[in-house]
Amino acid sequence: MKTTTFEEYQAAYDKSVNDPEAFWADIAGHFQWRKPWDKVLEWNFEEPKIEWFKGAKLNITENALDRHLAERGEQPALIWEPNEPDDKAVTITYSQLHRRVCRFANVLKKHGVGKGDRVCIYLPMVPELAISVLACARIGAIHSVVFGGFSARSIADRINDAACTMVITSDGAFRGAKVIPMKETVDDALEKCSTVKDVIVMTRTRTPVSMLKGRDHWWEEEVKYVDADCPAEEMDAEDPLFILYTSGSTGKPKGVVHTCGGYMVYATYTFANVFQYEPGELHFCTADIGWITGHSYIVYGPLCYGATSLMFEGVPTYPDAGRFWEITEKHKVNILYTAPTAIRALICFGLQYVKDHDLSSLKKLGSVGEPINEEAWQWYKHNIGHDDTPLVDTWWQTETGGIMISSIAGVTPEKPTFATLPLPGVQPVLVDEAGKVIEGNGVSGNLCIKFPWPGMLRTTWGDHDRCQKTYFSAYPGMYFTGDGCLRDEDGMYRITGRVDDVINVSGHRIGTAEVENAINMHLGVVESAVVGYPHDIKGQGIYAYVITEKWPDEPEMMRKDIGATVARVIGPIARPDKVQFVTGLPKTRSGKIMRRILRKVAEGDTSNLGDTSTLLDPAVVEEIKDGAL
Ligand code: 6R9
Repeated sequence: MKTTTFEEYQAAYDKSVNDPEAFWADIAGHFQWRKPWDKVLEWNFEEPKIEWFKGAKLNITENALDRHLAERGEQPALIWEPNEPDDKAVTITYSQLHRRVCRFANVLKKHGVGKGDRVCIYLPMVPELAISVLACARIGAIHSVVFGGFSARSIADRINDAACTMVITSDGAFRGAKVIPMKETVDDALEKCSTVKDVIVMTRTRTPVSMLKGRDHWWEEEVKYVDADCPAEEMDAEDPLFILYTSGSTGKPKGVVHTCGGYMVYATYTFANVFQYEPGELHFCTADIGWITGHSYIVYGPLCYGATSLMFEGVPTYPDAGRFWEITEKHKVNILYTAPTAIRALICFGLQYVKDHDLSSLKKLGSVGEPINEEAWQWYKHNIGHDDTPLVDTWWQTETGGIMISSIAGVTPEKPTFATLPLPGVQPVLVDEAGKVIEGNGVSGNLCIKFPWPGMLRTTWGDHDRCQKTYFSAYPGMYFTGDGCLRDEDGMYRITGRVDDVINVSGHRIGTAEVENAINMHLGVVESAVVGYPHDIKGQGIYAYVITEKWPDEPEMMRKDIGATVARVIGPIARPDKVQFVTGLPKTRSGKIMRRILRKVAEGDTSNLGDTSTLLDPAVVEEIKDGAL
């Protein structure tokens, strides 16, 4: 599956464009299918309708687990590093993981969960999270993992959107020095959810929790009384595998749907190829499984490739800023895949946390989630990679299922701050505002993809029209990513950031409309407008302009209160960094907020605000400039 020289990459790329069906059929041949496909690809981007490996039957867990048993049953599949460095790490071999997944799959079955049913998973980074995901896949249930940092309300919205019948959670979570309630948050969420019949609770923190008879069950009890044998459900290649919610420019998160066959092929292929995984290597992806990066590069990609994947429960700064390096040394990590925000945070703590650790096991480094700035790139390459370790900057999205534009470790060229070249099978194009494709090099535009790839989203749950409108209508015949992009003189791609109303905070996508809706729920708030601004560590911070019924008596207190409301409504990750009270917002005569101006002020660049002549009341701009934080 790997292209190990630049020439091989070029040949694979050419083949993937000239004969995509033959190219992907070849890759798909490396997997275990119960029945082969009738047709590799059928598609149109108008509806859109995308079908890969049509007619094929499989179960992804047979690829992630069963087929490794004969050859590498005793090899570690997962290594789990707990929050406390002094607690014992846990190694789970392929055969142990297989058994635990089958057992838990039988628990799900016992409670009536079956093929096509939706299961919400709200767990900390513990092995049971990976086991839950795989157990759902085993029986054909569709998992919807919700990141542990989301609020009860956000969980409820996601459960209701997908009409989940079961929730899997824990009593609590350890995150650095904090103990975070999980079951309690789920209990709050469930007050608003009528579809959930059962809740499985695993024990992690021994936080006292309420357990409702008839609804709530302890994980540890449940797995005692079931069989360790659970035949995998036969799935169609295009049956949904999971839903993962992500923010867009409108108020409501979308449930991105991925399917069994194409996603498996794409996540695994990109894992093997981008990181050039070699047998025996240890892959450490620092993401949470609550995000797509964890789905594809902690669970599915590595396991389907028979790799060893390290799962870390804690945070990079606990007990101190050397934790990643301590883990790297202790487990002899070979591949480290992390986010620019983590690197920037660690830079601030200084090199003393790096220097005492032996990082010589590291062979490949990766970055994901947001544009990586030059300083972070150089620091990572130099101090962690000792200048000679390949560093791949991987651009992709929840919707793409796997890495799209990235260098291939040690195979294709690197360029600081550039994601570089498209992977085989990926056909990027830049388009201008008018929708015209921009040819040639040394150009910038909006990034679209003009041909399907197996890992792409198929729909948004329960609302196909929304999928069409969000991704396939701005530039008909193409998938629109929402990102701006530069293609330099050498044809290398550099992602410049979102061009829609999405803010990327520490690699997390947050829709401005969602934050505004939350702020507007706060007592005394009349209206608000939210924009992103450059933040040294988070990449982007959240800047909110808020109109209140009357000028706040205690602005500082009200700022904190608004933050508390946003944390309660969405989750702490969406809490604004800055709140500026204003008496008006710059609106056009048609009532549209001119965010361009608000962005400039938030960036601290008020020298050239551009054309303000279409504003209803140009005076508000002066007030906003004077009050800038
Ligand atoms: C995988 C993931 C997707 C958005 C994407 C873009 C930004 C991700 C990036 C990057 C520049 C990279 N993004 N990787 N920007 N360089 N290497 O993060 O998925 O959470 O859906 O976010 O993140 O803006 O559109 P997701």
